[in-house]
This record gives sequence, structure tokens and C-alpha cells, in this order.
Amino acid sequence: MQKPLLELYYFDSCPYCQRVMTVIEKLKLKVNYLDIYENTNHLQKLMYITGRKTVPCLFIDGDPMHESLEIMKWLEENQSQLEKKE
Ligand SMILES: N[C@@H](CCC(=O)N[C@@H](CS)C(=O)NCC(=O)O)C(=O)O
Repeated sequence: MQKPLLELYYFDSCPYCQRVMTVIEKLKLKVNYLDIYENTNHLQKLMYITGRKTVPCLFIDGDPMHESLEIMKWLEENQSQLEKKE
């Protein structure tokens, strides 16, 4: 089965984003990082889809998940089915 596409909307100085990114790096997962302040298209897409500008927001095959603790738990629990960084 195809592994899900993971996209993390974030910005660097956000501590909630940083703790999610620490888990992503620890698990060596392949995730596309989308900085919402480096590229305002990312912010606009986040707001258009979720109605909020809160980060972190992990899109799993296009479905948004908020809340850093929930995201970290989901990554840990599903790591065996996720694509790893090369
Ligand atoms: N409870 C949330 C807190 C996330 C949060 O407060 N993020 C801040 C940035 S550090 C934010 O996006 N604030 C702007 C907003 O919510 O509109 C989590 O753990 O993910």
C-alpha cells in the first residue's frame, strides 16, 4: 500500500512545531516542511483548508491534524507505515 504523504505547516520559532520536528528527525521520517512565514502561499492554504493559522499542522494525504501532542503520538504509533528519509 502507498505510504501517506506528510506535510508539516510550521514556523521556526514555534516551540510546538519544534517538538514535533524533533520526533520527525528522531524517527527519520520523510516529511515536507512548509514554513508559513517564508512563503505566504503556505499560510493562505493552511487558512483556506483549516480556517485557522495555528501551527503545527500535519497534513496526512491532505487531511489536516492539529495539536502537537496528537501529531507526535500519531507519528510514533504509525512510524512503521511511514516513509523514511533516504
Ligand atoms: N496546543 C497547540 C498550540 C499551538 C500554538 O499555540 N501555536 C502557535 C504558534 S507557537 C500559533 O500557531 N498561534 C497562532 C494561532 O493559533 O492563530 C499545540 O500544541 O499544537
